[in-house]
Amino acid sequence: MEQPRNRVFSGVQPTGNLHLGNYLGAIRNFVGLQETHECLYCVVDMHAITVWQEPKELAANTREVAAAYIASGIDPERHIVFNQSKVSAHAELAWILNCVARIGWLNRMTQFKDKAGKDREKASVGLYAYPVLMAADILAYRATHVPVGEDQKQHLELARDTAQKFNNDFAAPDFFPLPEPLIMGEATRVMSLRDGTKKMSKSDPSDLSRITMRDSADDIAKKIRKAQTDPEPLPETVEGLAGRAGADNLVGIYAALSGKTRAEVLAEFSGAQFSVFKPALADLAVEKLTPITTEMKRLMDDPAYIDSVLEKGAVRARAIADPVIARVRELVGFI
Ligand code: AQP
Repeated sequence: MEQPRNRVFSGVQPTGNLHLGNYLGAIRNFVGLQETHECLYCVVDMHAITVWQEPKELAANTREVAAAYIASGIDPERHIVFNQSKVSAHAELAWILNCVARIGWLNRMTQFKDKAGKDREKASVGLYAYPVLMAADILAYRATHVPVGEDQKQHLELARDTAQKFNNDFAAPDFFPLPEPLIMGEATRVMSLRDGTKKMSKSDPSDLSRITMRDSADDIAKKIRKAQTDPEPLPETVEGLAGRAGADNLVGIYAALSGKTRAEVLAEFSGAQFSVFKPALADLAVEKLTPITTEMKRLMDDPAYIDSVLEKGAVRARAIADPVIARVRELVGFI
């Protein structure tokens, strides 16, 4: 079986409230990789149901993520855009990998601890096994690179450990490539606008904590105006942002949106008060996000088009995954 060299797989969960962190930490980076890699971009609906999703909302949110991919510049003709539940290889490989990965590895996953919270006994089994499904997503295509935000680094390490153990256990050296995380840009971890020490997240109860891909220009400006900062002006150097989480976050967002480094942004704004910097950031965010959100709305008004993209993508994804699964079945000894 041919060894892929430059195959990218990544996904976003259709859990609603798609936000600037998802865009800057993941989706925007997906776009650039299209020039150099063969890419599969998945709407990971099976991951989404590890916490309760209203069925009608799940369908709408699945189309929203697909629309965000396309509106951001992912080309579903040249690359593959699909939703996970349409390709049974994910579930089948996840089961086999559940029997390869070790409970001790999963017990160390910080995202499970964060998401399950204090009432761990009531979390779904799926939430606990989430990283193994993620390993299966990647390995079903023998993907070599996975663009993600920083929060997914630990899960990627588990995917690599699982691939390595499978290769060793079944005496198939190099069968699964060890996937490399691609954590890129100045906004690998966009923080909440209400609390610069917490990740911007879909599930934060405060809508003011995140800029979403559905926000109007007015919403964006309002949220940036209300973003938590401090009374000091912006420093001259990046070191001067230490201990100023809210300020660091806004400078990082500005850098990522403008394609500059934090240092370049500070060279432009050093000594500026937030009363000057926030409106500049709001203008930039509106300028960069509005064309995407407008195109997303247009696409979401045509669900039949989105469904046809997902269907065609699933056919192409199955064509890659099916031979991999057939070989996995042989290696495991299934007849
Ligand atoms: N705040 C963030 N900054 C940078 N990247 C981020 N990502 C998520 N939040 C940030 C990246 O977006 C991709 C898709 O994430 P996901 O939807 O699969 O899952 P998530 O990380 O659980 O997203 P949320 O928004 O934080 O949702 P909840 O609130 O449910 O936990 C991934 O590449 C992720 O790294």
